[in-house]
Amino acid sequence: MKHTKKLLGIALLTATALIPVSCEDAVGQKKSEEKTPAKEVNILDEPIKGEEIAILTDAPKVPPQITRRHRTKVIVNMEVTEVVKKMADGVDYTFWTFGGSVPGKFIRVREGDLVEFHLANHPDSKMPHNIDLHAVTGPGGGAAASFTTPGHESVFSFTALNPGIYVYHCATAPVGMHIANGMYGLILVEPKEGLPKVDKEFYVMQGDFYTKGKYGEAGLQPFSMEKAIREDADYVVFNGSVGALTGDNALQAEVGDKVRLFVGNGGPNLVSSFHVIGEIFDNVFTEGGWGSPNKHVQTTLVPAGGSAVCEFTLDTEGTFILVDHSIFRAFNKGAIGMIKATGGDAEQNKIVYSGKTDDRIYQPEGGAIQEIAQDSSKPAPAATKEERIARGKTKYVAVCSACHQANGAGIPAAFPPLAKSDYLNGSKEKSISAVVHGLSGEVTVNGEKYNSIMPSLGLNDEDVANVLTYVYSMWGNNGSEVTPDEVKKVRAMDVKAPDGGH
Ligand code: HEC
Ligand SMILES: [Cu+2]
Repeated sequence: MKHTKKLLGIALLTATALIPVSCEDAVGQKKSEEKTPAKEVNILDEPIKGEEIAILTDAPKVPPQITRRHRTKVIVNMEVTEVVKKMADGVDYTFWTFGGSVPGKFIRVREGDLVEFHLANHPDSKMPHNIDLHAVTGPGGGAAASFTTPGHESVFSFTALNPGIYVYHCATAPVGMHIANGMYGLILVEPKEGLPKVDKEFYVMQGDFYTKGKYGEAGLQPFSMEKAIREDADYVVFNGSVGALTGDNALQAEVGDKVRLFVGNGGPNLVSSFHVIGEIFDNVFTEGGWGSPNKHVQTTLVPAGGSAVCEFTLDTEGTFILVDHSIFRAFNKGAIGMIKATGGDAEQNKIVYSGKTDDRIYQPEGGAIQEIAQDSSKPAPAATKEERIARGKTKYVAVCSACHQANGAGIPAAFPPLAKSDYLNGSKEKSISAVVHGLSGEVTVNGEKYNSIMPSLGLNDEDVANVLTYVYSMWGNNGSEVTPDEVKKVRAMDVKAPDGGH
């Protein structure tokens, strides 16, 4: 535990640290004669005392409960990294992470705390990233303030005004892709009076993943934008991979333990029907708010970009299975976890539940997903250049503008401009190749160097021709027309554009 404490030069304040808020009057900090009992205390009127560095944990661990009863400044140091890790046995995936794993590090602060957020983006990252914390009151939840290119760090701060358990996620374009690659986690804002003590707290977060290959197809699997848009998940998992909470990785507890699960759902698409087989939640704080809990709940909905807190006591021994009760996700896509309860009084255990227990039936069954062939009908190809430009505009807005911006200006140090781009205007072939095959490695556009990744976008020849003809017709570019035949030729070469844009 690393604590730094500054006393702000007022020694008296320490003496009041454990005394309720209203006593600040005694110190002469505030003068208000009001005796109205219903008066709401504005948390911002309470003094901030000292500062500390937040303890961050990887799932399923949760930082210790907060015993402090005053506001403080909390410094959060978080680093984004892009790492290859296991998705399932034999299957790897390049995860984009807040702190090295999926879900991102758990952050725990107290209502009223001033959070100074330091978001670093590792120098080896290919992409810029940022963070939008749902616990933030302020435009974008921090997203614009924290936009960070590889090798840089951004700092912003906010006051945690509302208690609750909140999702945070990356909100850099294309937002869906960053979330789909694992960029989400939870931040807990404890109510100022604290949370009741429990025996075990765990951090469980669901996410859906979209891979080029089917469930279980071996190797390093690339992200599939197409499947993500169709919301056709190959993997639905707890804590970032199939098996992250099963077998040896099962959550461990003892009979009699009061358990509190902080359950988050990063999505990007699917809503979770969260359920623990063989348990009934004593309390559910729905949607992550600290209102009065629902009692005796079987299954609770956890929205994408939302959360819930589930509390229960383990009344007997055995293995309790966490699932998304949209059940094919559990047995065929990975959404299974386990809590193992051991110990307790043998007689008592039997009274609560007597019978044979066997968790073999709960093994994942894999994904024999059937392919249904579909005929797609294509519109007739564009007949004129004007038609090409009109259709290309629609594609541009839908596909390219997220990164290159609606006006083609790009974003400095992240997405190169298409407006008056010497790279674009210098070579049709290279531009076609960028759109067809994607582009990575260092390129120079109008004298500025970019070293990032443009994903291959899965557009057909006609769409590529249209979108590029549109781009060439705009923003002072040279007005070239690109035809589907030209695209076809470049596609057939099946090689990336040569590195370097000069
Ligand atoms: C996910 C973000 C993203 C999307 C979507 C995207 N690009 Fe790019 N694009 C990039 C990045 C990043 C680079 C630079 C790649 C590098 O550094 O190697 C780039 C480079 C380019 C270049 C060459 C450099 C230049 O500025 O002239 C062209 C041309 C281009 N993109 C066109 C397009 C078109 C057309 C679309 C839509 C069909 C599109 N891009 C969609 C991120 C994107
Ligand atoms: Cu990101």
